[in-house]
Formats: sequence, structure tokens, C-alpha cells
Amino acid sequence: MSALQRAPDEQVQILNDDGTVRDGATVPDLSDDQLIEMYRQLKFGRHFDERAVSLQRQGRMGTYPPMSGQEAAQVGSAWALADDDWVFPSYREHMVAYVKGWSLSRILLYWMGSEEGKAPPAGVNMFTNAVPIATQVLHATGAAWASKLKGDDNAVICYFGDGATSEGDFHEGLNFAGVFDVPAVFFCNNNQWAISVPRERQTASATLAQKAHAYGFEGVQVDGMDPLAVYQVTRESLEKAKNGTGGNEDIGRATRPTLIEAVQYRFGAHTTADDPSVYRDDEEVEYWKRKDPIPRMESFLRHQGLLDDERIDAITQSIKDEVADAITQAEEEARPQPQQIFENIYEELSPRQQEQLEYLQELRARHGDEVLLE
Ligand SMILES: Cc1ncc(C[n+]2csc(CCOP(=O)(O)OP(=O)(O)O)c2C)c(N)n1
Repeated sequence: MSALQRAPDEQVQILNDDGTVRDGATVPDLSDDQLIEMYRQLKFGRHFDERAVSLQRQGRMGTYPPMSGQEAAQVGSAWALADDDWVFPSYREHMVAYVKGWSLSRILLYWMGSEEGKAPPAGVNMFTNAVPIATQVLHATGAAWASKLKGDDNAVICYFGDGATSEGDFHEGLNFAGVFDVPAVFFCNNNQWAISVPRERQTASATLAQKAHAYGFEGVQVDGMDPLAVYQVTRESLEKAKNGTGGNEDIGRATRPTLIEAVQYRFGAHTTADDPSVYRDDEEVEYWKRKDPIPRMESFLRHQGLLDDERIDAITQSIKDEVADAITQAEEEARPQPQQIFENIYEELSPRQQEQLEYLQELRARHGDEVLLE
């Protein structure tokens, strides 16, 4: 049975929490090398995340939103994408960007405040981060609709959090997506918290996935800490987006969008400016740590005979080297100049912005750049 044919409140899972395969579940058709690479990327995400938090603490990077605990949702879903599919991220999809083809140093540049880090690499169909919550849902629906009108055969995936489902933009975007039957996958990272607001204060709905039904298309809840389940569900949703093979009997016509609710947990803080210990207790964190995607995938691969201690050590070392090199490379880039905040936004500055730019130039002339960069 297709994962998408399950009832919306039934969570799709392939790996049990201990990494054994769930009774009756089918492991996606990925080669041994692909499965090992998927594991490497999960681990890579974790290590990168820890280094990024530490860079921020050392004053070498700006505010950063950690993703530990959320690697499976990112890597698993990004693996399902074709090169010409478009990604509309929030601000936490570091590993989606990496899988999609951004270099780690460019990802770091964004968080180091450089404009360079906002520009997608040539040929990579991924928008820059959206910090205003849920605005990317509208962009994604518009892009998917445009793609359909142009007769393209690609799809769009849009990432956002559980908190975003309370925004008007989310509802407007999904409503249009349903009405115009657009080739989009809406991927909700339900990490249980919107900063300090828990999931149950966000909505009285039993699941976030079921919200799709109000808009006339399918919603599916997946274990977001199971990389194989996330991959499978996203792949099927993307296929449906492109080929319209799904269907919603309620309104009697094939519909192409899907809302995926990936149930997961952020182990760390909302951002490096947040302290989660003031609003959640350790027991809760410990509960979710038992679902950690990395030991789970590791134990699955050990059972399959694809990983042993030696191989894991080699992977760990290669990850450390790659992340260290990316940090060096990002730090070697020229520091962003203050006037860059006026660039790459409007073709022509408004009179008010022009005035602000002149003021900045005056300050630089009077005090020098060093004072402004401090
Ligand atoms: C329109 C808007 N309102 C408020 C904020 C402040 N804000 C930043 S993150 C956040 C919580 C978002 O939670 P969620 O959507 O669950 O995503 P998560 O950060 O957990 O991935 C809020 C309210 C914002 N960035 N944009």
C-alpha cells in the first residue's frame, strides 16, 4: 500500500526507534552506497550543527538556528528531489541546501552576515532563507502554479515549521494550491515548538497533516526522525505533484499538492539567542532523543552488514575534515561591508534608502570602517 494512502493521523514509519525495520514496512529501493551516503549526510549535519553553535559562541558567526534532531527530515526529503525541482526553505534547512548543492562554506557565509551566502549557486533551484514565518508558502504556491501554467514538469517543495501553520500566509497558500491544483509539496517540520510555544497551543487539530483536507488535498504524517520514511513519503508526494496520480474522492477530481507533517524534535535551542531550559524539561528532550535519527540509521546499517566501527570512524574523520575546511574557507572570505545591506534588494534605491546610504558613507568617512564593523 502506498504510504500516502494511509489515514492522515497514522504516522508513516519504516525504521523503529531502535533501527530495526518495522513489521510489514518496505525499505526504499536505494543502493548500499546510497544508504551509507544518507547516513554520512545525517552525521555531517549533526557535526556541522555543533560546530556552527560553537562558532557563534566564539563570536565568529551571527545568530544561528540549530537543526540537531531534524537531520532526517532534511536529508530524507531532499534526497527525493529531482535537480529541476524548486526548494523554498525557511531558515533552518541547512542540510536541504547542502544536499541540493550549496557548498557548506556558502551556507556558513549566510550566517556570517555575507550577501554571498544568500545567492544560490548557479543551477541550484533553491531560494534563499525566508525569515518572516510562512511567507515562503505563498512564494512556493505561486512558483508551482507558474510551473504548471508554463507546462514544466517539475515540482516545488516548501519547508516551514509547526508555528507557521498559524499564519494567514500558510492558509492562503494552501487554499490556492488546492484550488489551482499546483505541483507542490508542503513540508511541515513539526519540531514540537515554535520558540517557546508548544505544538498543542498552536492548534486544536489532532494533526497538522489533516489541515490539508480543508483545502481539498491529501495530508500525511510521517515520522520525521526516520530518514527512510521521510524519503519514501516525499518521493511519493513529488511523484503525485508531477503526475497528478493522487486523488481526493471528496471533491471528485485528481489533486496534486500534498501536505507532509514530519513529526520530529529540535534537540537544541530555537536559535543561539534562545534558552529552551526555561520552557521545556529535560525529560521531554530525553524522550525524543530515543528517536535520534543518527544512531537509528547507524544501527539499521550495522544490521544490514553495511557499517562497522572502522567504517564509522573513517566517515566521522572525513566529516570533521570537510566541515573544518568549509569553516576555513568561509572565514577567508572578505568580511561583509556595511553598505552591502543596500545591495541586491532593489534595482534602484528609494529616496529614504538613498538618504540612509549617504548617512552611512558620511559615518565611514568620519570614523573609518573599523568602528562600524565592531
Ligand atoms: C511573520 C513573523 N512573525 C514572527 C516572527 C518571529 N519568529 C521567529 S521564529 C518564530 C517561531 C517559528 O516557529 P515554527 O514555525 O514552528 O518554526 P521553527 O523555528 O520551530 O522551525 C517566530 C514567531 C517572524 N520571524 N516572522
